[in-house]
Amino acid sequence: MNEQLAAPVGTALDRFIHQKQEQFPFATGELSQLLRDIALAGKIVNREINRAGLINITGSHGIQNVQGEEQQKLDVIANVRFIRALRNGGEVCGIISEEEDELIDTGKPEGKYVVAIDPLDGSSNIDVNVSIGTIFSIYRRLSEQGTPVQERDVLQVGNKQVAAGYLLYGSSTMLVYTTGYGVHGFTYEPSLGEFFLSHPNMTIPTSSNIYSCNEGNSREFPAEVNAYLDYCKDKKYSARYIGSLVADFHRNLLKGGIYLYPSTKKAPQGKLRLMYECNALAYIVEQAGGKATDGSRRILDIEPTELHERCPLYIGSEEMVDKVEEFLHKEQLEPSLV
Ligand code: P6P
Repeated sequence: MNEQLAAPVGTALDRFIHQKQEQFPFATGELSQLLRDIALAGKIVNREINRAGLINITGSHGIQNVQGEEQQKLDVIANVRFIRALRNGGEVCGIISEEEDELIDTGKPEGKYVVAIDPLDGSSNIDVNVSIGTIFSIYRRLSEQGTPVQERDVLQVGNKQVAAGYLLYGSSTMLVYTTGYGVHGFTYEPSLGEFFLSHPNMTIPTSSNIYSCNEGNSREFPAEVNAYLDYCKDKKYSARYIGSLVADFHRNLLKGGIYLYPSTKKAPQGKLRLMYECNALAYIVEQAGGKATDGSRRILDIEPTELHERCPLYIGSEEMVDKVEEFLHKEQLEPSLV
């Protein structure tokens, strides 16, 4: 088990990052600076979100993204802000974003890292004031430093992530991330413009009575998924589904629970994206003692083939993910015909 990094609640993010870097003798500071760059962009996006209703930046941007989804104005703003922060920081040679069709070359060939990001997940909830989030994964590049970024630098299996995290723009704004030494949550204090450690060494309960699923799609789910959902009802579990992945995930991380986005007839690979949604949350949940699979494979072991590929997602408390896998793999014994 990775040694977990202790620090007193109230430690400022900058100090926490600096202190932890000192514990890695070979750390040269680039990853620390990259985390700071992400936090800065998060502060800026947080400000835009909080005043969106006042400066007419809610609603649709009128263009569809590569996913065929209606881009919201704040999707575009968040995408620009994070790409600009990552490019100007100089630590990143390439970026893939939910809002960009192609791999972005930052023009910084000396950058040691690449980032996969969903700049603003759940953005359809913006206009109704529901929590939304940013999800990011960080990998070390594979190609030689000083050369242009290549697609193989970003198409890496999830277990190669060096860091992953999310920002949750909710009743309070939080930054939650891991670098492989536990999961740490920071709460933003707008009056000081700083994130402070509020949730050191986050761990997810091994079981709970919360399940998160859009059961409006249940007519399209595999029979085994519906059998599991019936099991949850028989156990009198509570259905909690906000329709914003980061918000649903964060609640389940704190209280325990399982989030399910199965394959459907319409979306045989599911809806969520492997590279900038599933991998990051899978790294976090495993570091917090939970599990994440696509129903048969560990998310972090899935070898990606496309930048925007999708996968089914079952993520949360270990015992609950084990249980849904039991249902998914239960031999459907055909009753004897004789
Ligand atoms: P549905 C938002 O578009 C998102 O990617 C996640 O944030 C959310 O959990 C899911 O899709 C909601 O999808 O099909 O239930 O509306």
